Amino acid sequence: MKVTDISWENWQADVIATLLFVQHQGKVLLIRKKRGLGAGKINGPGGKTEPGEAPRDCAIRETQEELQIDPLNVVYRGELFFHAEDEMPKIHGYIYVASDYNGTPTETDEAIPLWFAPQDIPYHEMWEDDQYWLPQVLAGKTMKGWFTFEGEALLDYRIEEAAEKSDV
Ligand code: 6U4
Repeated sequence: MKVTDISWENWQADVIATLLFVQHQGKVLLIRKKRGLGAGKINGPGGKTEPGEAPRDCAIRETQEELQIDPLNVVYRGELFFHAEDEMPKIHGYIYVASDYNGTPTETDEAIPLWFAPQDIPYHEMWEDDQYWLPQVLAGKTMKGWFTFEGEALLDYRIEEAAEKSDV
């Protein structure tokens, strides 16, 4: 299935989820995810929103839960729309970056913290889509991306730069 085969105006996500990338002293804080969707992969901390929870609050809460730090200066950096044909959930993802944090990134039941310089990010150990939008996000851009998946394999994608927003 191609991205253009989907009528995105009528598309409904099963799950709203978040990702948060702390950028500090030239490095980005990622996790090795220990459980849930994408277990074993490297990603940003994040997870599903709870009922009534704003995506920004979810991103902060999940970062606290997964790494035991409080992200500071949290800024919206875009949205991702993941369409899956099969048993995988359709996900509407919100991206945030943070330029500082309180506490010490600590391994939890959910995640192992890992710092990377931008040029060392192991895209081959991440979701296949990340290489297409994360470099731009880490360079300070706000991005939107539309993706079709079969299982965990990316079939097609479209990426564009998007407007900054302070209310999301
Ligand atoms: P909770 O809410 O604790 O259950 P978690 O189990 O982490 O959260 P889960 O397993 O449903 O949530 O996975 C959602 C997480 O996976 C979000 O952080 C977004 C991320 N995710 C899912 N598909 C992704 C994809 N294709 N690319 C990507 N992140 C993805 O970069």
